[in-house]
Amino acid sequence: MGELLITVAPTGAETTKEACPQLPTTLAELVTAARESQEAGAAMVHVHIRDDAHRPTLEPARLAETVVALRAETDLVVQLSTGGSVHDPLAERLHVLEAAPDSCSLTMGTTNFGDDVFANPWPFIVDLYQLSRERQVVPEFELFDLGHVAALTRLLAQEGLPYGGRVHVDLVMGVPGGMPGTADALVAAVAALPAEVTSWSATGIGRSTLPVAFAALAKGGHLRVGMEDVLTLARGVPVERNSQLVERAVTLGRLAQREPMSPAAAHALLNTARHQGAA
Ligand code: KMH
Ligand code: ZN
Repeated sequence: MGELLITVAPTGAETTKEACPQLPTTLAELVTAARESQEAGAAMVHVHIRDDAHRPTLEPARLAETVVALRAETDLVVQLSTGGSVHDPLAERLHVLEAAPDSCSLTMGTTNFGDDVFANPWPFIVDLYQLSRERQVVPEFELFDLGHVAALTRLLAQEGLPYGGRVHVDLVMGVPGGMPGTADALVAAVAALPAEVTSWSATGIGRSTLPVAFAALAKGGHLRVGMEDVLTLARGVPVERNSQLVERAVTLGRLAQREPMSPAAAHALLNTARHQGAA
């Protein structure tokens, strides 16, 4: 089945610093989390940033500074979230690409998100996709629902392949409002992926993290882990460092006879601009 790509999503936009003081919200904390995660076996980092009050922000200069710092301190594929928080305006989410990350998330449809709505109208998806190609940023397609799989098929048929020519997907499962974090849902989503998909990972939110990880490994997929998605290692056992979740993913991967992929191999898998020598 080959090597295992482990993506770490250290922060997210939903958990507050007050609720979880160990959440990496400052640049220094984020860089430390990324470095520790790389040492533990991660090859890509999915990044949400916070402002000085630890609130989610898409402030362009701060995003650019973050990309520079992560590139200086790690070899990880640096993926900026274009999803941001449910409150971020679409226009600000398009500006994320100006920070010149290796990769960006690109969610393939609107979804209920707990009590909120995570808006991704079709024209926005197409604009973001075209912009990612212009700016030589490799998109990671975030699929929260089976309908998002169909939307990805539509996008590829309408717009062609992304920058780099690889189609990498992440199944985000168990969000209240999206597809459940179950093996059955994962199998259905993977079976429906368009033929152009070259690699896929999965993550399960909260208590679905382990069932989704086991199902993803059983189906030959890659893993995303991190405090964006889960804050406990077991009932009543809080995550103290993102690298603990990466270490657990490495252990699961080794049981499945899959060694963690290096950052260089992840750059090659996704054919990032840095891999091509274009950045
Ligand atoms: N925070 C969610 C509303 C992404 O990063 O692109 C969106 C999200 C997906 O986390
Ligand atoms: Zn995210």
